[in-house]
This record gives sequence, structure tokens and C-alpha cells, in this order.
Amino acid sequence: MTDPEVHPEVAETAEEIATMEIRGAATIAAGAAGALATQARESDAETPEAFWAELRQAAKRLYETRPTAVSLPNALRFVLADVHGDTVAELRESAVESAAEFQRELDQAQDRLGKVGANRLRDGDVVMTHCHSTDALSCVKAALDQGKHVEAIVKETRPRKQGHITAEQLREWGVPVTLVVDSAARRYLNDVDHVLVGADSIAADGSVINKIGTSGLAVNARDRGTPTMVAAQTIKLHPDTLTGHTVEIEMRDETEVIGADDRERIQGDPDGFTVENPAFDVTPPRFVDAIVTERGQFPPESIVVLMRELFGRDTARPWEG
Ligand code: RI2
Repeated sequence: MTDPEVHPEVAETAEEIATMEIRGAATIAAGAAGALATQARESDAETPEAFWAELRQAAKRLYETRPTAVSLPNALRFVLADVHGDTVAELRESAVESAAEFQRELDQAQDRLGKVGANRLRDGDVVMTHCHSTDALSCVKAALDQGKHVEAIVKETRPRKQGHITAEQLREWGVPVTLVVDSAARRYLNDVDHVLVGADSIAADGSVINKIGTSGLAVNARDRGTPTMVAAQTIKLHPDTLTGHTVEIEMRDETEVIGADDRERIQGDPDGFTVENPAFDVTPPRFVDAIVTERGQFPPESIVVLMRELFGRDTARPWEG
């Protein structure tokens, strides 16, 4: 049997995730759930089997876009797990509702997490951010809502400069922002009360997989005595790491790092010049002071307990059929 076609809007969402028009682990999860709902809503499948085949194919297409943020497979798994029914109509309604419920829970989790993270921030604190994380920013927003004054030193975050998005969001909320290039971070760490970052995945041993540059920042922060806090909804917990798998680090295109003109200028011997563009790195748990989730704050070494509770039973890959 040939694979069913996915709906054009699903293909479009997959492309937007791959090219990072839709980016950020939580936003990717919400986008993928929305795409599954679209596939279900627009399906013209005539049998439950055909409907399921389409839905699985859509999930597979979305799954194959980016490998590191576990929020993507977790979202697909959560939405598909709640699809029930004997007829196409029942399945359709259930899939659309499951995706909507998942998106609602995602928003609520971020709000709850923000309030937990805000408890760590005191009036007048300065945070240093890396990349753009909606989970990390929800902690700042909750602190502002509590009437605290917060300032930010925002790392640019090469190569795609998502720090600019963070700066823009913080300015919108009235937070004083100082933007620095990544290599200037250490110089400013003495002026900082917290390093505050998000996560794309968290491994069972408490390692944090986040935007490239996070691990160097955390090591420098420890050296300066500045605590590092990671804001991550439980959808960022990577269940495969419970059984010894490691998290795949996405390697992206070299054109994000170097343009054609610069490449031509630098390369003398084309075979002797390579560019690598890893999108993420791994921060060992000993450099992380706290992981803040919607279930409360955890020392990284104990996150495995929460991971077992939430994911212990189910690491299924329903998109594989
Ligand atoms: P939220 C981003 O990855 C960053 O690494 C960020 O820290 C993480 O996702 C979590 O973002 P990318 O998609 O889920 O920019 O907190 O490569 O928004």
C-alpha cells in the first residue's frame, strides 16, 4: 500500500518547522498538534483505517522535521493517544478535540511554570538569557506581574540571533535590556543574578539540551557563582533517555553560519574547509541549579523521578504504524 498524502497545510507546517519559521520547542509542539487537527478536520478518508493511515502519515511527516526538541514527538504521541472512535466522524471529532486539549494544557503548563520560576526572581534582579525561550520568558513575565523590577542582559545567540526576539519581547514588557554578543557573556556575569534559559530536551540524568552555547554559559556562570535556572515544561522531558538512548543533536546548514561570498574568500583548498553548525549542546546536570517545570522546581539530578511518573509507561511511536 502506498503512503497516503498529507494535507497541504500539514506539509506547510512541516516545512515551517524545518526552516524555523515555527521555532522554539513549545511553539513547535503547538504547531504540530494544530497540524494534526487540520489533517483530521480536512480528511476525506472513507474508512477508519484510511483515516488512521493519514493521521499517522501526517505525524511522521512532522516528526521528521527536526530531531532534538522532544516536545515534537511528545506532542504527536499525546494527541494521537487520545484519538478514539469507531467511525471516521467520531475519530475526526476526537482528534480535533485532542489537539485542542493538548494546546490548552501547553498554555496552562507555561503559565504555571512561570509562576514557579518567578518565585526565584527577587525585586531588582538581573537575568542573562540565551536564545529565545517562551518558557524562560514566562518566568520573567510572572515576576513582572507580581510587581517586581527585572532587568535583562540578552545574548545575541549566533548564528540565527534569536536573542533579538527575546530583546523585543522584553522591551514590549518594559524590561530594560542590554544586548551583548555571545562572546561577551562572561564579562557581564558579575552583574547578573540568574542565568535563565529554556530547554529543547531534558535527559534522564538531568542533562539539559538547549541552544548551542548554553553549556559554555552555564560553566562560566558556575565559575562566577551565578546560578543557572532552566525553565522547561514537562513536555521537554525526553522519555527515550530512560532506556539509555541519547538525544540527537541537530546539525543545520552551513549557510546559517557563512554566506557564499565569505566562503569563497576563505576557502583556498575546497577539500580542506568545512563548516559545522550544531544547533544544540548538552549542559551536564552539575552546572544547572534548578529545573523549573509546571510541577514545581527540581534539582536536575531528581528530574528522573518526574520523568518516570509522567512517561514511564509510554514511549510509543504511533507514527510508525
Ligand atoms: P521554548 C529553542 O530552539 C531554544 O533552544 C529555546 O531555548 C528552546 O527552543 C525552548 O523554547 P530553536 O527552535 O519552548 O530556536 O521555551 O532551535 O519556547
